[in-house]
Amino acid sequence: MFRSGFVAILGRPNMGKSTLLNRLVGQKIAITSGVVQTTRHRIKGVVHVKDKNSKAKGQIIFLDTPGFSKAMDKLGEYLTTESQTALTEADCFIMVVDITEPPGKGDAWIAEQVQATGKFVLLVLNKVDRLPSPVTRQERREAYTALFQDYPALSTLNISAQTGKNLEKIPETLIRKLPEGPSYYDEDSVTDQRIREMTAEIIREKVLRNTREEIPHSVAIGIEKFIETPDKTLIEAYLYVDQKSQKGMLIGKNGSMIKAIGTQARQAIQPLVDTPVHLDLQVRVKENWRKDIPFLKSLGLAPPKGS
Ligand SMILES: Nc1nc2c(ncn2[C@@H]2O[C@H](COP(=O)(O)OP(=O)(O)OP(=O)(O)O)[C@@H](O)[C@H]2O)c(=O)[nH]1
Ligand SMILES: [Mg+2]
Repeated sequence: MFRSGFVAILGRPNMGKSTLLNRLVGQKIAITSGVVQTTRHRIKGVVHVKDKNSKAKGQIIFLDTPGFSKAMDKLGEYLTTESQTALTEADCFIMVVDITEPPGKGDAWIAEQVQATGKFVLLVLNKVDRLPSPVTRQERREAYTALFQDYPALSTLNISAQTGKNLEKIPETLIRKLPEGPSYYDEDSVTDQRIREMTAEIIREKVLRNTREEIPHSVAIGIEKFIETPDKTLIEAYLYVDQKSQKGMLIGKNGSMIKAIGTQARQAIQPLVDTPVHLDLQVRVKENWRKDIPFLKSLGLAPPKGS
């Protein structure tokens, strides 16, 4: 029997959801960083599950989601909606928590939401590589499973999305919980994201990783041009910031910051296309863009009209 279905990866911001998705599909499809609210879209990653004789036995479509957090503005509201949609769409869940911290209110709230669905939950305690003491490990495991008292459809696993520890157990556990179903994706596809979207996300990752404090949450990327000619790929992207002062920071002394972002982004985009990448980045000020619904829509960061 061929099984298939959707598994949403849920959790608070910064727990390692996107890192886990990348490891599971074996390819970097979601950007990651140490800053909260890194993920802004639901990103699908496909894992093709085979049996001992390498015969296809199923397909798991993982949905990475933005971390659930308190909605502070229109962007925050959209991120929460994205995660909530995943609750209804998915067949089962991975809830990611950080084993290096005790459970907080946010974890309790998410646990409540997933239990209300009655669907299977795989609770993964991530970042176990940073918690060497077995005693604390046991204590944390008990504290987190206590959020699921008497919930029958629960399994728990300690993992490290970073080192890969125990990750091979995840598809094994989940495939059994999925219904009989079709093969939604070809054997060679691992994501539904288009190159254009991935390009914007890669640029944003490089901004997040090269800047600090006020910049990270205040940047949006718009791909103005994406032209593939027989001998090159021309990409022009705008980096929108909230305030004039941020523009200077993002450009850096003599343009050093934007240059570094551009170089790193180009290197990461290159494997996605067939010809040499020419990347042109421009910083623009767009005041209060995080509250500007038409602008958010134009970047695919708000629900389309009528929904
Ligand atoms: N030590 C350690 N760090 C990890 C592990 N998994 C993820 N991280 C780090 O945790 C940070 C957050 O990872 P992400 O994958 O971006 O987290 P996220 O849950 O997708 O975050 P949002 O998209 O903001 O909700 C990054 O700095 C990762 O490198 C792990 O197993 N061990
Ligand atoms: Mg993420």
